[in-house]
Amino acid sequence: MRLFFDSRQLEHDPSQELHNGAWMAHSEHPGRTRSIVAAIGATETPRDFGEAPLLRVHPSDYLDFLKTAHSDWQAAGRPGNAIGYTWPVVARRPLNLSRIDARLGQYSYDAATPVAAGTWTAAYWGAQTALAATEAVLGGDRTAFALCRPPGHHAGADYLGGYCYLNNAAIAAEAALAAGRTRVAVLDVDYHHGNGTQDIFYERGDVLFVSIHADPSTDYPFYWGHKDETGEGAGAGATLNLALPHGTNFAAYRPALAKALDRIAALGTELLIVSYGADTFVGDPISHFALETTDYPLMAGDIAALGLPTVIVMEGGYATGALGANVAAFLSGF
Ligand code: Q9C
Ligand code: ZN
Repeated sequence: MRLFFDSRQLEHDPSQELHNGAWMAHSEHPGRTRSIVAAIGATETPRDFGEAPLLRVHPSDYLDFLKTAHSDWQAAGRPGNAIGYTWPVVARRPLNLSRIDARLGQYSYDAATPVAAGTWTAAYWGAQTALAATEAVLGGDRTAFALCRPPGHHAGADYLGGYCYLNNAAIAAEAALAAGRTRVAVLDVDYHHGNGTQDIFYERGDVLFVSIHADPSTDYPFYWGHKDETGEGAGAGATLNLALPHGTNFAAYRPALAKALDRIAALGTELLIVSYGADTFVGDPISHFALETTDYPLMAGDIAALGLPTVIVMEGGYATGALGANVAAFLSGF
């Protein structure tokens, strides 16, 4: 399997996040990626596909915001990383204000996702990494792995959040559609619901979104991922949310996975994108499932049994010591 990674992704290094009311060291740090690279071995650097594939998902005003948020923050005399503290209430009239604090509120939904000096560069090369893996699969490879960082599945078309800035899985899905595929599915197996990916495709019938995640009644991101969210308009029935309780082990996870895979097979999927988060691991410091390293090859094997061309995109996973082994275990199942 070809493995893609760009070391410019390490340039994103936010210093802290607001976690349960206190400033903590940021969970989504460059060491995560180093752990994975050490475990999976040699990777290929992606070529540069430019901004056009990003613009299939994200509007240019959002990309402009991401590029300048940190320098605007510094120009306002602020220390450290750019972070919002005021958000527009849902359905309040949209305003385009220039003040950095208002722009952070407009283009984000949480206080866990700072914009640091290297954020744009890292997110840009993360997206290129996803595009390179997609190109390999479109070219006939059965599977390819994109070691993306920062992760992407919480980022919507025009908002950041959940440690995510550009939605790598959605960018990969749009690239597959642009290359002529007509039925694409995203299977999201990160611990957290992939609200950004769901939002992007919610009213679309050409991209199925299926997610297995911690019940949003108890877990981040709270406002998305409930089972009555099934898509709207042309996308009615093309979103499937399978929420599981704290303590879920692989024996309890596997039937949900079977349900997810049945739906993907039933809808005539031509290309599969897996948003893979290793934060379902029992030792994850911010999550509450109980999967073991030895479960990941089985999980991957179930997915591989679909027999679909598959792009694997890295999302979360914060038990840095075990992260590389968990990712290598997952990839081995393909
Ligand atoms: N007090 C991903 O796994 N912060 N993002 C939770 C809990 C947000 C996780 C704070 C977690 C986002 C890609
Ligand atoms: Zn996660």
